[in-house]
Amino acid sequence: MLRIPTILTADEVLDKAFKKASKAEHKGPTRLETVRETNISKIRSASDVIVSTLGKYVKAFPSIERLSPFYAELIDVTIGKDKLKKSLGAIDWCRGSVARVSREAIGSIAKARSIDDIDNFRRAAYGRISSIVKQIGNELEFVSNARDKIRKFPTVDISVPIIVIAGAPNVGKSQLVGRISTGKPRVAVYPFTTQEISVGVFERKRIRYQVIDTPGLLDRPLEERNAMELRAILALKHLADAIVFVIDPSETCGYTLAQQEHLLSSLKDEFGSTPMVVTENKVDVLRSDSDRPKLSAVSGEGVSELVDEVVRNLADSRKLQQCL
Ligand SMILES: Nc1nc2c(ncn2[C@@H]2O[C@H](COP(=O)(O)OP(=O)(O)OP(=O)(O)O)[C@@H](O)[C@H]2O)c(=O)[nH]1
Ligand SMILES: [Mg+2]
Repeated sequence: MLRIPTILTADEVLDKAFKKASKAEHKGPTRLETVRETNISKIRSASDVIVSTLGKYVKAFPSIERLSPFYAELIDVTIGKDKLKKSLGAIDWCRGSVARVSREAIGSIAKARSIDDIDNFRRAAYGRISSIVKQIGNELEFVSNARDKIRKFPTVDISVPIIVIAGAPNVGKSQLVGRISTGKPRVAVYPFTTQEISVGVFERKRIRYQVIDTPGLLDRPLEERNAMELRAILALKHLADAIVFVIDPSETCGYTLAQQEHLLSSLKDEFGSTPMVVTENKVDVLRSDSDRPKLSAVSGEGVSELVDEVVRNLADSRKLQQCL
């Protein structure tokens, strides 16, 4: 989604800078001038490496305000937007400080009268630069983790119709996504297998649809939801053109039908304006006498009919009209 370079640790940034600096050489008319020019050049190249490396990091992270609401909120839920801003601010501060220290040291070296003085100024500058960069060690680590998380964000094309699969944990959402789309989410017998949002696609009558698998939702109010559940909520809120709510009436998922129905009614309250198809999964285990569409994501029974129903629900959406 976003191209962010590998983030080095504080020690790696310093290694890179001082390695480059160690190669600096200059020949002056006298030994004093040779030492002076060489040391100025060392400090300048160390500082340039640090300033440009850190500058790349600050620039690579998108200004959260400019992202679409889905990604902006996803960053906030997954990483914490204030902490990210603060870390990037600290990295930017480090850049400025290193540039200032190196300017001052170069000024002093330019006026120094002896080789010893030059060496001392250079050593002092290296020491200050090291300590400034080390001060942002934690921030670099935080930003590096943020990068890893952002790289795992799903790439969603918002111009293509999006079907979000939601429901309680362990009801068979991922199994269904795997069956109807190119998505291959992990399926397992225990709840909370899916922790991130993932995307698969399928085609019907030459129209492409995206299917989004989401982490399971518990029957509880928004303010009690954890980051994993909030990612599911974000997909429902910002991405869904249609929602498929999966119910497991067999209750082998570990949640009662009453809990699942209650969750469904709260999602209906929250996302009532989005077309929603409620389906009952695991008919191979239990077939209720409700008139909801039924399927087995394992055997495949009823799956194609469900897809037809969802596609019918999307027929009027503006996005689909644009795809025709
Ligand atoms: N018998 C039967 N088992 C099913 C069916 N669909 C899914 N399962 C099983 O239910 C369990 C959970 O399936 P998942 O697809 O991982 O469920 P999920 O809703 O994605 O679960 P979370 O990601 O944890 O929320 C797995 O053991 C599946 O094999 C079905 O139609 N019939
Ligand atoms: Mg899952």
